[in-house]
Amino acid sequence: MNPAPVPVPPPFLSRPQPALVPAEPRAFPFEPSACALLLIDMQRDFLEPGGFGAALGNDVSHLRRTIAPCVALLRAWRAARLPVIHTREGHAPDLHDLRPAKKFRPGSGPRIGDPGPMGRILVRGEPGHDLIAELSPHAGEAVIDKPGKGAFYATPLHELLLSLGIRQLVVGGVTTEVCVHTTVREANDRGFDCLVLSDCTGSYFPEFHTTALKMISAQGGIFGWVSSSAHLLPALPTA
Ligand code: TIU
Repeated sequence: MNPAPVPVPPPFLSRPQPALVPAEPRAFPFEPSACALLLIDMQRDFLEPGGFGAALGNDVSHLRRTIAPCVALLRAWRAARLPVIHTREGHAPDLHDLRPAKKFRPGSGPRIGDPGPMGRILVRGEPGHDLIAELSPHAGEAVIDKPGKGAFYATPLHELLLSLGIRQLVVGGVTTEVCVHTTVREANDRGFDCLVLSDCTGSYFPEFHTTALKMISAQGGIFGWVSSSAHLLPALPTA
């Protein structure tokens, strides 16, 4: 038997007039009063030249191009006094929350919990697990620690969104085809509309980034909408 369904966000009682943000596959009906900014895993180990991602041989410049647009968007979002939620991928120091399916990969490369260039890899409290300084959370902004790729698995994110009256998510972060995609797919199943920003998301593999975004907006927007910060910024209310 299936478990009881999770609660879904309630419909608007009186629906405000949405701002239409140019997007694929069609304009996104942006409702600022019901929208949060979700920044996924903008962590030092993924983005910094001396981090774990770089140590694996990845070109972090493909991720670092997201920093400036994320900073500009975050500044405007804060000025509009809308909710901001950051996520961090990582595990407890004793790794009790690291499933074998995630831990074990073929090959002899470093694994989660091993010593890395910025402390133990993807372990909470280690320097590499920190969010990059440019996007440090402000007081009052939620930081969701997640042991999985998706931001809903084993976290209070769904309950937090419901408590804030959120129905829509504007999504930035890394990497597009991994943690961003997993989160957006699940958000869609849970009843949240997602607008994914192409310049605020990135992958070590540019072709994956491009394809992952197409997969979101294909088939009439099967997982959500895709746009850019340049299209969204003019629609943000000024406080
Ligand atoms: N945050 C996130 O996407 N975690 C990853 O491990 N991504 C990779 O692309 N490996």
